[in-house]
Amino acid sequence: MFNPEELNALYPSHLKTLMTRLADSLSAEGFDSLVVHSGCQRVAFLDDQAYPFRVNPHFNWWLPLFDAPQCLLHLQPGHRPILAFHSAADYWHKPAQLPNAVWTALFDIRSIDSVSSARAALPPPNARTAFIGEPFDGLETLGYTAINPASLLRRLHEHRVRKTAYELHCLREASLRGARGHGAARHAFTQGESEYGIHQAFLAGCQHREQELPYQAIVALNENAATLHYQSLDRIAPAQRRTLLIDAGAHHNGYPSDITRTYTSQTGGDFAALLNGLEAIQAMLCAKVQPGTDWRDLHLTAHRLIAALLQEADLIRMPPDEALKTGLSSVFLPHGLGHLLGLQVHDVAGFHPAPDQPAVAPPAGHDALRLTRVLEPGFVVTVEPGIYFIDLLLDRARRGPLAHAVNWPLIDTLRPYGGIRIEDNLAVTTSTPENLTRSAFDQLARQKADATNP
Ligand SMILES: [Mn+2]
Repeated sequence: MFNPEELNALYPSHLKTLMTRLADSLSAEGFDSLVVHSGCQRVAFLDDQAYPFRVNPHFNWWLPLFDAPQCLLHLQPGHRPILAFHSAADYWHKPAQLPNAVWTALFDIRSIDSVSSARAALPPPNARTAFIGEPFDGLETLGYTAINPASLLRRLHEHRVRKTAYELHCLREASLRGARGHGAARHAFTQGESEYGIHQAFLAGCQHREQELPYQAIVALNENAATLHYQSLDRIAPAQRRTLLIDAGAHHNGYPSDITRTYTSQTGGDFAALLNGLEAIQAMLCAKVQPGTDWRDLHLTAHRLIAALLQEADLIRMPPDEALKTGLSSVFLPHGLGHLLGLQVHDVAGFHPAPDQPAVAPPAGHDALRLTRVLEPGFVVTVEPGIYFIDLLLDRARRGPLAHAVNWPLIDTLRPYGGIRIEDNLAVTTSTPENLTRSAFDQLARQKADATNP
């Protein structure tokens, strides 16, 4: 379970590290201070209903505060950070409240309720003050001239790639919370629940409301598993339950987990064999999450391994290298192997080897790949290979030059199962990677075993 003492020990050094990184980034770009806005509560057109609040990740990076709109953070190396905490006099809503936490002692906290009170609460800006945040009413009256400078953002994004001990702690907690949700969802699947019912079980398992999820959960039964970002939730359970693909995560202090599991009711058939095969491939790929691994190479390795599995299953009749070269493997795996994970689920800085170097493109024909860098200790990535039976892509292939290399009758027997994706989150270390997802599932299994055999 979450241990506040551990967090309290880790957070102060996180703040110190970020201040050092900020000092380097600001001086490289000719700035001496930074103001970060937490974000705005957006309202629907012609309405008074608010969209769920999404905090500015650059704000959340500095402090475990993700549900307080209109706050401002003033950061200047060598000075105590100032938090202008927004709490309006409002009897319609519960005003944001400062938590009773250790981190609050590390900030100079000033209360604000408007843009004009923010102006009075913060040091006056000069030409060397940068501002990061989305535009809001009255921003121009605060006098910032350098708003979201692109090269400063690139430097800070680069720093966000390397996780501090505090951030790894948050990611582990998010994995545990997500694993609890996945356990509940798996149980709901075995009970014959609908997609909607499984989704509700996931939410209850991780004790989140839907708007708190780091990303919209994908809960797909049967052929729906072939839609990569399937977003509807059928309320009625299908007569036959063949597959559950669930891609869903939780968060802790704003840090997410991004976990996919695929389950099937089939035993001993072709789909179950593919699922077992992909499990083994995913484990092999996870083991290669090491410093020095070029992510583009690992992505292409995944394609070769999956093509070999498809050939062995007699789904395709073509050697793996040729399946990769001709694009046949992409019919079954049209997304990237994985991405950086951080405050944003598809996190920043996946393409620039360094902030001042140009972006590196994905390999030709693999445009969906969101990470093209060489791994270093401190990176956190997802490893999420898949095999799908997507009507749109299969029908195109059937009309194309590779049709002869596909065993169509066998494909047709697998379409009702939709697809498979298995996704873990891994922290790159100097040696064996830390699999945050598997560790979380293992920890829950141990807790369950201890509870039944005390
Ligand atoms: Mn993912």
